[in-house]
Amino acid sequence: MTAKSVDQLVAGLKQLGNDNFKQQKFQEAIYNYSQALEASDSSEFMEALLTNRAAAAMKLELYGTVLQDCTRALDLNPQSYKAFYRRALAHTSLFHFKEAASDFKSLVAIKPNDAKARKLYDQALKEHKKRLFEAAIRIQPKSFFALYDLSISGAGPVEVPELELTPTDPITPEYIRRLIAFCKQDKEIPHRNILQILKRGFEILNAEPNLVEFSISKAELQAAGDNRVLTVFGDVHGQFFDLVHLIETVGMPSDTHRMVFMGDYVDRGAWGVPCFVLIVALKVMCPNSVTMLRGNHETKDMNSMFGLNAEIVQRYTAKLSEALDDIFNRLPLAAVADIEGVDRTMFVHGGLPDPKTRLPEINLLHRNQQPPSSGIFTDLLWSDPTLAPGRTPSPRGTSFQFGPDVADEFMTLNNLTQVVRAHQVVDDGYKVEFPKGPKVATVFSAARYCDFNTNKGAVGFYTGRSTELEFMQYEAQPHPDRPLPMLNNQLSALFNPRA
Ligand SMILES: [Mn+2]
Repeated sequence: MTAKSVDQLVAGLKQLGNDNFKQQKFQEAIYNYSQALEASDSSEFMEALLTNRAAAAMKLELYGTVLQDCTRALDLNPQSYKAFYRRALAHTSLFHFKEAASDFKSLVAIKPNDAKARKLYDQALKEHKKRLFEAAIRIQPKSFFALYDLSISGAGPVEVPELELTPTDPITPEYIRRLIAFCKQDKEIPHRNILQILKRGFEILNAEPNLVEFSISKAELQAAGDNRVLTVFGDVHGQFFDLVHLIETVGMPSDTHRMVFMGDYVDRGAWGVPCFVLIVALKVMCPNSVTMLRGNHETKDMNSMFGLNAEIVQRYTAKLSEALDDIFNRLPLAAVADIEGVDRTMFVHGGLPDPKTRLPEINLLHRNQQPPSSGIFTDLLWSDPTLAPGRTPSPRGTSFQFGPDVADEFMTLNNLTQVVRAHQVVDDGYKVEFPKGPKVATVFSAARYCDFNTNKGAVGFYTGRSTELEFMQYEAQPHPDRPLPMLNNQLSALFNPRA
């Protein structure tokens, strides 16, 4: 091809990408820009393609990809305003305020009269300094529940008598049905009732190890027959009406029906609080049969950006944030189920850490905190499987992707036959990640995720007769019309996380 026809090809692909971007088809736009980048040999074109691809990746929250593309664009043109701007936004979204401030500063250097860039620089720097200060003075975060006395703080009118729960009342299936019926009317659960449930859950969760282990014996499997012995839920993300539909379909947890919830209860959907409260109520009802794990959304930073804080501000009292932060910090990080003669299965929200990690090391982690920026804790909450071998940088910009070889090494070392994780939306609601390799499955339980995706939801399960993990799909359920509680201005949410 002549240089001119190459340029035409690249320009055509770029235009296709821009058209797709305008129609909000970001995945397609990324594909077009990637093809153009492969064909292009002009640095000017490449810079534009990289910053455009970064803009599309930003929309898909692929902040790791944004960082990479903008850094490449800056290698081609160290004065690229768009590259600095988009990289700064990606750093901000990853809560890397020091790096964000540095990029915003470069913007100010390029355009000294740019008031917006100057303001963003000031905000990022301020947030960075604030976090440094907080890290320096922090000894141990205050525990909301350790100080919380139901008999004092819980005093006041009993607004919803059918949900009233004294510290000695057991939570029964009947109580769960009342709670579900109340929440189905789309009314706010009163603060007092929420805290009555969460306080009980807090004490149970706080006593659990980071790695919860349990077994289901051959005798139990035989007794169960065709009935489920275990149901595992992936991301719920505030989709209360789907969660209730699932529980009504698979039945309540009991001594013979275990449930594992793999985190991401809140954010994105409009009913994060009812979802979390309901699952904690199930945990209190059956502490030994219900396992709750922490997802990457059970964290302050994510809640500031993806909806839970907005939901609380709109519908509950601000104190609830403190209570939720405290109980989120007590959620275990992973579970292992020995299903005799069938599987030794690990459940985790994100995925696997360094494959040389031995399971008991998980119990040495200090979990009563926000996850650090890297390490085992963060990998358990954030990593994703990929077909590429090894541990590779994550397009999310946090943790890694792990290949089948990594899964194989980790599973062999730890004597596991199956890993079940959540964390990624998949079209069928479940996905067998390595059809010819180690058994790693994704389960995602938020159908028609964010009311926007077209995915089905699913749960995984074992019955008494299962020879391996099985899946049940379901379609999104109707729900009241309520806008997602995403804050309109994500940046302002970031710079005022507790507002
Ligand atoms: Mn997640």
